[in-house]
Amino acid sequence: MKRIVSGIKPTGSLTLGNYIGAIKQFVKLQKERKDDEFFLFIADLHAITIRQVPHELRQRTLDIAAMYLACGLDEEKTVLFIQSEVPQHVELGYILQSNVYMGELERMTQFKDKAQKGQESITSSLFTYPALMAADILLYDADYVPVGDDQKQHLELTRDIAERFNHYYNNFFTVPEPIIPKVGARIMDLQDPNKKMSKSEDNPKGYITLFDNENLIKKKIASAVTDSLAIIQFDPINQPGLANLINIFASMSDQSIEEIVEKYKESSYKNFKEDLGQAIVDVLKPIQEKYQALIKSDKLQEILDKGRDTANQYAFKKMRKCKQKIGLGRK
Ligand code: AQP
Repeated sequence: MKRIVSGIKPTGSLTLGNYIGAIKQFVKLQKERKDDEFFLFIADLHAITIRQVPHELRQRTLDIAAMYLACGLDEEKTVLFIQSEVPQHVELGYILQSNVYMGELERMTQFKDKAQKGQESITSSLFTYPALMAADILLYDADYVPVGDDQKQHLELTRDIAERFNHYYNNFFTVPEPIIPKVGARIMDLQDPNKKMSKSEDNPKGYITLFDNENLIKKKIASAVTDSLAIIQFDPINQPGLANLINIFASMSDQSIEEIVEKYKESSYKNFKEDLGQAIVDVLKPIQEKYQALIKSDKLQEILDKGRDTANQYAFKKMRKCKQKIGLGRK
């Protein structure tokens, strides 16, 4: 039996990028890997690396939990919990900060991208974010971590930290492997296909959220940036906007990129975009209905209580052993 751990930050409404790169994958893995254990947490501690409005943060945390369940997460097989409700994440995060070097953190491209917005607004926790992320994973001895392409570098660092710790303290953590989807690992912004689709992006035309209604989804796809070549082919270098839309189409309709290109090679961009908009609506509509039923239910709270208690049991034991290993406390 293997353990699979994944998290998602409540920094904005979930986007199609989060759905394709993370949620869909997680749900698929659960169906394929019947004997494995799944831990999924809402990473609210990671969210506060950037200033958040308290009531919005709390609401989004619940929204994401409900959305995951609406997307088909198997509640029986998942330990679903909120990161800040398991204090050992912070405790181990601090210990791992003492096992990662400034130079390693400085090389993280996500930090560099976010830091571009100005040093004054950069918190120190944004800088040490990868140590907390490593703690999220190592605390549960994850074997696999499903991530989009953007998190590959952080996961590499988690592996380095685990190996370093294991070397010094004699094999203590499981060194996790990433699972990266073949299609949809990096969904790009609809208005600027050179940057990834992000939920904290300022321009809402650049992303589709899982809460957008039919009209808005179709409008955003219709106004997505393409090119003037007017040929439907998969060419990410010369037609990055179109390639991104083909990627989204393939993932949302469970077809390969080749199948989509074959089907639309004679079509206009307009027809292609209309069908893509409809394909997204067809997937998101039933999810949104399930979400509405769940968000105010007692069931959601019960699932999160149970998840917190189970995660706490694992985390407590692992941290006790960890402190013993490194000589903290009296015994
Ligand atoms: N554009 C994307 N394409 C594919 N996968 C993506 N993921 C995020 N964006 C894309 C995957 O979603 C999971 C959860 O990500 P996260 O919320 O923890 O952090 P993130 O990667 O920083 O996501 P965002 O939307 O870009 O958040 P902000 O704007 O707050 O930084 C991860 O597995 C990620 O790979």
